[in-house]
Amino acid sequence: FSPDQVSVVFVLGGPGAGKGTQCAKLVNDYHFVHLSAGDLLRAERQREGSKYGELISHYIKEGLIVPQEVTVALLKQAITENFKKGSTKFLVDGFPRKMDQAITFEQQIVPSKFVLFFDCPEKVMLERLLERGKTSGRDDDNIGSIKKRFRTFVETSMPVVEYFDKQAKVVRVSCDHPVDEVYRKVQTAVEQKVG
Ligand code: UP5
Ligand code: MG
Repeated sequence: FSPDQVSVVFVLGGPGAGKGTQCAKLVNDYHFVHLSAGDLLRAERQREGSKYGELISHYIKEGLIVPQEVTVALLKQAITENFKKGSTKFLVDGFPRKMDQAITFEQQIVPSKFVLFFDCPEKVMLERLLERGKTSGRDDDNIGSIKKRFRTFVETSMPVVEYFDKQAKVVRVSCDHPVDEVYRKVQTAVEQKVG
C-alpha cells in the first residue's frame, strides 16, 4: 500500500483510559480496523518461533516501551495484511508512545489523519486497571507494573501527545465518564475528521 491509500488515526491515552473499549465501539459503527499495539506485541510474544518473546515480556512487565523496530514492523505487517483484504481505515491504539516511534511511523508508513487523546485522571485509571486485573490475566495489571506504566506514560508518552498537539492534530476527550457518554464525544470527533 502507499500512504495515500490508507488512513490512520492514532488513539492515545494513559493505561486504562479506555482506548480499547472505545476502539471496539468505533469498529462496530464505522469501517475501521482496530490495531492495538499492545495486543500485537502480546500476540507476537505467544507466536511460536518468535525471537522477541522474552524481550516483549520483560518490557511489558516493567511498563517500558518495546524497541520501535519490533512494534513498527508488527503494525506495518498488520496494515499490509488488512489492506490486501480491502481495509483502508485503521485505528492504531496505544501507539506511538515514544517520539522515535511517532517519527518513524509517519515517515516510513503513513502520516496520521489525527490523534484521539483520552484524558483520564490517574486515580480513575488505577481503579479500572485493578478491577480489570482480577480477571484479565494481563501480567501488567498489578500495582507494581501499573505504577511503572503511569510513570512511562507521563515521562515518555505525553511528549508525543504534545508534539501532535502543536500540529493541531489532537482531539482531546475526557474519559472520566460512562462509556456511552465518552463514545458520543468520540463519534463527533470522528465524523468531523474522517467523514
Ligand atoms: N473502562 C473503560 N472505559 C470505561 C469508562 N468510560 N467507564 C468505566 N470503565 C471503563 O479499559 C480499561 C478498563 O476500564 C476495562 O476494564 C474497561 O472495561 C474499563 P481499556 O479500554 O482496556 O483501556 P485501555 O486504555 O485500552 O487500557 P490498556 O491497559 O490496554 O492500556 P495500556 O496503554 O497500558 O496497554 P497497551 O496494551 O496499549 O500496552 C501494554 C504495554 O505494551 C505497554 O505498557 C508497553 O510495555 C507495551 N507497548 C509498547 O512497548 N509499545 C507500544 O507501542 C505499545 C505498547
Ligand atoms: Mg488497550
